[in-house]
Amino acid sequence: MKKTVLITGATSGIGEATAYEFAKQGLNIIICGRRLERLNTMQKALSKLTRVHILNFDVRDKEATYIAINGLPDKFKQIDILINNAGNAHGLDPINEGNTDDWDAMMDINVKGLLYVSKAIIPQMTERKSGHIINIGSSAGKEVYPKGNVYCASKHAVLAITEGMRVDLNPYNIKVSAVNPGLVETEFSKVRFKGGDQANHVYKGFKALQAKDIAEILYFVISRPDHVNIADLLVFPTAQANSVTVKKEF
Ligand code: NDP
Ligand code: 8X3
Repeated sequence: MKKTVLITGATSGIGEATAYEFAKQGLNIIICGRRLERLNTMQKALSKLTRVHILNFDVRDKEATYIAINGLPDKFKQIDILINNAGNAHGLDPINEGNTDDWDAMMDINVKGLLYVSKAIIPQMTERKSGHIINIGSSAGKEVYPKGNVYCASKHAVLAITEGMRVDLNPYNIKVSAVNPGLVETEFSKVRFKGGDQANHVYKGFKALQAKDIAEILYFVISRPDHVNIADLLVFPTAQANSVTVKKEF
């Protein structure tokens, strides 16, 4: 039987590329996000490849998250794989100048949103004693860089939650993985800099990772044999050595 995957943050970047990659590989797909128009457009395109369902909710809204996931139609009710991908950075400021709305957004989306979605899906996985949860962390979850403070904290939390999930869900045969990318050229910087010009410079002078690169890695992670779990994967573009060391040529 075809497996079903639920991908949060599927309307752009890594999540969107993953939806296309997984559809190409024949999985049934549930795509989630706030931008309904994008979800509708994607559903039209992906339906040519596989069965697709859309869920339009904000992961910050606990009730809306539960209602959306609990209300899935029968054909999509069994979720075999969860990709917790929705997230973003908001701002890049020293801690003494940080904006508390940005802090709230990052903790609410990247940490609490991931927990709400997981909370809605884990019970069916524990009941079946099978499933795979992949949390999209970041190199920022392994190392703190200047002005990254709260975004890095949110991604350190994602890593801690991933490890906690792996321990607690171990008796239930559930795989839990973290995939932690470095710089990926998506809408990430447009969101971080709120559409400001800085976003246009982040990926200049080197070849950043592309969303498709991460999508292909995610397919590798989900397609290992039952006894193999990729617990924690860190991936950089070749030009990047760590969060602050990037070889740029202009
Ligand atoms: P994008 O901005 O392209 O995608 C972010 C996705 O998250 C969108 O689909 C957006 O959908 C969704 N999202 C954001 N806020 C919410 C919300 N409140 N409720 C529901 N969905 C939401 O960025 P990326 O693809 O780069 O980011 C995906 C993940 O990868 C994030 O967790 C990010 O932290 C992580 N990451 C990114 C890296 C990079 O360099 N780009 C590197 C390492 C990790 P919508 O707006 O429609 O709701
Ligand atoms: C995104 C990568 O380096 O911009 O998580 O924080 S970085």
